[in-house]
Amino acid sequence: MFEFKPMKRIFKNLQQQDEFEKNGFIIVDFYTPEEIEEVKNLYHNLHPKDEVGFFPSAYSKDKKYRETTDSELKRIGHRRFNEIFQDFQVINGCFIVKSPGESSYLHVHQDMTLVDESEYTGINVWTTTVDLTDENGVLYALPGSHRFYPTYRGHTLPGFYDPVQEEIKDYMIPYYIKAGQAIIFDQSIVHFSPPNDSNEVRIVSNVYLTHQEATFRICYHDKTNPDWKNKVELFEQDLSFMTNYEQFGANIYDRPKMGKSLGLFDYNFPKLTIEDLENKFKKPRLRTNTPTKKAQENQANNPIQSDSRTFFEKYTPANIVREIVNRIKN
Ligand SMILES: O=C(O)CCC(=O)C(=O)O
Repeated sequence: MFEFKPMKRIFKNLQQQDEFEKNGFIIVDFYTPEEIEEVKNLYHNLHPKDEVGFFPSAYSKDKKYRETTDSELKRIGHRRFNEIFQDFQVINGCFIVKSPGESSYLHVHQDMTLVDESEYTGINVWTTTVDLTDENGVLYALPGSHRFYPTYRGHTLPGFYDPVQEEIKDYMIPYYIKAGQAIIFDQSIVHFSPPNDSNEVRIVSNVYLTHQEATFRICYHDKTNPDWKNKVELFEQDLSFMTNYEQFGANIYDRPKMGKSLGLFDYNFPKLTIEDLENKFKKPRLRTNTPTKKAQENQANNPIQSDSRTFFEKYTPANIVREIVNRIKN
């Protein structure tokens, strides 16, 4: 199994780089009001009418829809990508849509492995076109969970959080970001989103990007094969993988039919217990999330509430200078 190395620099702003490395995500303003309209119009012009529940356009059977969404979201996001990132490559753009209804629930998960995480980080720029609320499918994340364990991830692999699928939600935080804001997150952060109980479709654009020189790989596990008890097969893929992988919308649990096998790799399949959770977070778990209005307001004013530093650790002269420079720049 691999070990984490210090993350390669990808954010131009050092404070954002530090925050991303610590928490596994940052929140930024991303689309202008005009760009939000452009993204919404794109969605309404393109989307196939039979989409229901939780629906990423990467899962659509309509290849033209996948390709147009990809190129248009890259075009619209181009300005901000270049302002925020350095030494990066943009890989794929898609819509992540929650239509109203229970079936739009998305369980606790990490996203599939797409790069060699001993060297690189897979990053999602997840940008909402509507203000997120408890009703319309706000995104919850567990700060710091991208560094709990080095992991191989994919549809055929169990997640380390599987034994505590419900309990782990007690430690997760909803991020009530506003239309045009993005959560830029490490694909290995643990996250989930409740169903959209509002009357409006929740349209989010997600653009996947990574370090300039990273190549693509995905993971497969055959749990029925006793020889694979501690093994995972890795497959190298090319950059068009996200738009060309027909198995997303169909036989996602089969061995990949596309790409080149790199062979079998050792994996110890880590498992998190309730005690681990309580020890890590130094507090017994609460009840499963029912965020109050007050918590919601606090979140809107201060989206990242995971900063455990004391006042004096946070407001050092160096940090104050850094903050002023950052505000002048942005
Ligand atoms: O859009 C959402 O609510 C969550 C998306 C997500 O977690 C994913 O696509 O992996």
